[in-house]
Amino acid sequence: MTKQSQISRRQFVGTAISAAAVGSLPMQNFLASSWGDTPNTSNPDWKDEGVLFVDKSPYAKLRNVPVRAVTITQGFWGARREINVDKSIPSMEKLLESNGRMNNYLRLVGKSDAQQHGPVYSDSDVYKWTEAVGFALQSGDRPELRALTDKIIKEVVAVQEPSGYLNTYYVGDHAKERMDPDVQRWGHELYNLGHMIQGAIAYYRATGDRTLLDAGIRFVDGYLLPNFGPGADKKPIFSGHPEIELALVELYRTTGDKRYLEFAGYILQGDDRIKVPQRAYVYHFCGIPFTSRTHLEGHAVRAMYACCGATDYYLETGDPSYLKTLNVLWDDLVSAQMYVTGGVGARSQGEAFGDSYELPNFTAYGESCAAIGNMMWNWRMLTATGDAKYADVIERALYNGINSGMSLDGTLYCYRNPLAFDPSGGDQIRNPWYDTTCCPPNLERTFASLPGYFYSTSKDGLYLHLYDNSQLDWHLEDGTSLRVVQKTNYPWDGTAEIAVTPAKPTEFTFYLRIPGWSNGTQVAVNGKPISGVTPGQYLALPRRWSPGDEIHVKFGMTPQVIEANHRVVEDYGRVAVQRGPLVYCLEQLDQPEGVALYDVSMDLRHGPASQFQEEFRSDVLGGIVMLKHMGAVDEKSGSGGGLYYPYTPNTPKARQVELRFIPYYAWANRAGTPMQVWTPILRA
Ligand code: FUB
Ligand code: ZN
Repeated sequence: MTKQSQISRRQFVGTAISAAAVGSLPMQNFLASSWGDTPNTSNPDWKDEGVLFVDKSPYAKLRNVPVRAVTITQGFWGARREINVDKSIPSMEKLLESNGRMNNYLRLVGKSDAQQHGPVYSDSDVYKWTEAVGFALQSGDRPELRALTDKIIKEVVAVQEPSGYLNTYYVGDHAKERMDPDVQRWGHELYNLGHMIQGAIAYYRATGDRTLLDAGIRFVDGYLLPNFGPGADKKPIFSGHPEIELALVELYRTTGDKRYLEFAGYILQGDDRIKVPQRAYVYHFCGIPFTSRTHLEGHAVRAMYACCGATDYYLETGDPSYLKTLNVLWDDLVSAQMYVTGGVGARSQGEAFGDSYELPNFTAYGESCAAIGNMMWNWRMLTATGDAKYADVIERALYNGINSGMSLDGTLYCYRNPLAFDPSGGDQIRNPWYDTTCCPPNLERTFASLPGYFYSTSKDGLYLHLYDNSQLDWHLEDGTSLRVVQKTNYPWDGTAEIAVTPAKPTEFTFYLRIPGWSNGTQVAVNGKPISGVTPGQYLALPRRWSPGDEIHVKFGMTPQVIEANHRVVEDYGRVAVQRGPLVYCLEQLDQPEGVALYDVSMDLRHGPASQFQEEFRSDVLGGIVMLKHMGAVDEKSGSGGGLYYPYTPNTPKARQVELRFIPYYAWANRAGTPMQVWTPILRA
């Protein structure tokens, strides 16, 4: 029996009620006294809290470092992050305004006569944007952005009802539908609240300003906990779009109020008083005990966020049944459900996971939000275990299936991230705005939070997870100040110089991530080669580190040719190309004139690895390493041939042609053109 199931509904009610009872009476006074002004109860350590604040989480092997502790300087992510904060975040705010998302709030206080705009989850877009700003401000103040966000937060909080309820859709005629079981399935009230809490926490960790955070707490304390949850006097709860779970656990970490953790646990357990069809448990990824899950299924973002919430719950409770289930689901992810880009969600219908090995390319869904959810989940698993296999998935998703989601100029976004594309179908793959605009601000908050993913601390040292030009200014868990400077041209080049500078000579272990894709990696400390380098593991470097110590890393960056499990029928007879962490693709417009993508194959008869020429092209797509490969074109089997024709064991008519590969993340940044990640192999 699991720890969670050992907590009976009665016991849970007891705990929740006693805490809520204490909270519910003063709540009225609290609302009355604090309405309109911000209680000054700031935790002095708010600046030191990372993407997750797990310093006190008993089952976290690693601690997060604050976003502000890492400065990403010029380089791959530096450029992306600069565009994110200079262009994407400001332009998204304008779009939120011009698409009526802020008027949704203003109209409720008589400052706008516009109609309600957008789907039921529109508030969440404002909160995700606020979270992006919160993370951006954690990297340094931007007075204009701060002032704008303060104003927006005031506008949001102004519509909070005395009960604590805050939602711009379920008002007026819709107010009677609030938290109705059917609305819990589709209405996204808890999803909106979850994003509000996450946005509020990031903003609080940036500024110490609790305005939005206190509004979130009022919602939970005043409306949610007193009315929903176990017990005959409470209404049942169903997390129609998981998100509230992880937000509640982070709220617990931020405030220390255990009721939030217990409530998250109750939701993850599933409230059997709400009856839904079997398919709903699949689609919503909630309603039955999380620990009864055996594979990933249903709506991909929902499933990923549920896994995040469940991992957060495990980090606090150590419930072994959660860890067991998380491991089973993770194995399913990497063995049968994840694209080579780190994207997830094979089916457009239901934006869902498919069957095992169902990973179509043209029709791949691979929603940006789902890839982000994948990264967030793996970050939590990494935090729990310190196992490098999770960092490998983070890197894969981040550099590929997430990074593809935002255009290079930071103003257009992919909702879907397919692995093959043909614009002749009329699909506009990148857009500035979607009526369901979940992905754009999700990408913005991810890029803004990126410094927080570079390092972790552990009891015995420091973990380096991601490579790029950067500087860490933080401390070991024993309090010793530490600076780590990375100098590199990663991912274009596999070399990194890492200067390790503790305040004083100190004994600790530096855990250096050796990516799973790397081969022939060489590591040296102060010029002395280190043995035992194993791809897919952290290389433990225990020593008495002193100022001036330097780690030199050299990853083999030879392009790799990847095959998929043969049960992935779409990829059978095809290969993908990867160099370092980057998955590559072919875009039609880079290929010689007259060569159609459908007709090309790769010629690997002389061994895969030596088949590429690498060229850094500063003039293409913001600067990329382009890969050239002497492949073949055979019109008979592609666009020039019939639908069916007699089989021949080789392709005699094929003529040589130079194929040019670009990194997948950079696709669809020029004229609309066919694209593919998986390319057929020339038959011998
Ligand atoms: O339902 C809210 C968001 O909209 C989901 O996470 C996305 O998949 C999109 O459907
Ligand atoms: Zn999305």
